[in-house]
Amino acid sequence: STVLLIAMLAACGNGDSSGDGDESASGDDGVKTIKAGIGLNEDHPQYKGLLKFKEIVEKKTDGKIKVETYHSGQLGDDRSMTEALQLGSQEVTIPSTAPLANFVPDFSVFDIPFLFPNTEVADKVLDGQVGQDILKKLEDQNLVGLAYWENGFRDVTNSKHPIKTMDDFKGLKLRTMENDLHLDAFKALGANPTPMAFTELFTAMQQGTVDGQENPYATIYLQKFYEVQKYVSNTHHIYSPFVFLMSKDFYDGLSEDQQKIVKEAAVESGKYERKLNREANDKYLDKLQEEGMKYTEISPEAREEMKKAVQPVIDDYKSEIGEETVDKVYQAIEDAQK
Ligand code: KDG
Repeated sequence: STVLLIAMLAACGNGDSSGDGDESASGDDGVKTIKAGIGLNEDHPQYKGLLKFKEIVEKKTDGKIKVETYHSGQLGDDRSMTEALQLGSQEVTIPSTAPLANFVPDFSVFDIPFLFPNTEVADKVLDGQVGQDILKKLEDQNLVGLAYWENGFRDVTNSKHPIKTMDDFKGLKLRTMENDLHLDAFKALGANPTPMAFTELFTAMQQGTVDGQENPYATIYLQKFYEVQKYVSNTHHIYSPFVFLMSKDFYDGLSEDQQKIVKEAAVESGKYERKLNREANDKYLDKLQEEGMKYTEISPEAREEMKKAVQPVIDDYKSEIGEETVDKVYQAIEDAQK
């Protein structure tokens, strides 16, 4: 029967060798195991940050908490891993805030194009009151947000032609993250966007299902997107944070001491990840050009034009995100620049 077939397929697993969810339960010896998965590959600063988290946690708990790390979407994509945390079959994932908005709409405030002027302001807002208040909202979703990490400013690439002004977006098939604001913002710019999980992106570009995508230089380089993309522009249209997420059931089952250790480790390894990521984003635009990509600079005027075009979308989404959250974030951005 179909039901039996589905059950058999499920039992075969998704191709990773780590077995089923039972392993993450507390063992007889009292050792707890964190299964942590991310979408990016082992070369990305996000994975290096995760290894740092593992090192700190295993050391500070004297091995009472073990961390198993999985990269490249081995455990799933941002959305499915977040759902696995809710169900308690996985303990940690570090998604972009954009797909997390499907769980807590307030996260979409960070999907407002051209919101943050630079990373210093982003750090202050995210690590400050309003950023932390948004993390707290995850608890209603059976999730705990332990820290913000960095994905970075996102830039557009494609295989068709250089993007210099808004007109160049016309008709381009662009993959976006699974987030409605992103989708509508790119529609407003004239593109033809399709939401898609990161794990499907490379193949989609290779096969021409999409012409382009947008991600920080570090990702474009380290995921070898230059093999299937020809043009890159410094649109810097969104600053994309990551959230270090933990399953709430798992977190609640830790001792107070252990909770403190995992929280501090997420923050500390996040600082390390931000540093590596900034170094990466600084150096990889040159590397992309060495690999044959053509770079086009977006002029301040062209960026202004894009800003104007997406403004109605921002206005439309304000109530969906939450007026209070949007106002508080704008205020915090202003305060951070005083
Ligand atoms: O590990 C993080 C990735 O899964 C994803 O968030 C990367 O920015 C990303 C994207 O474009 O989906």
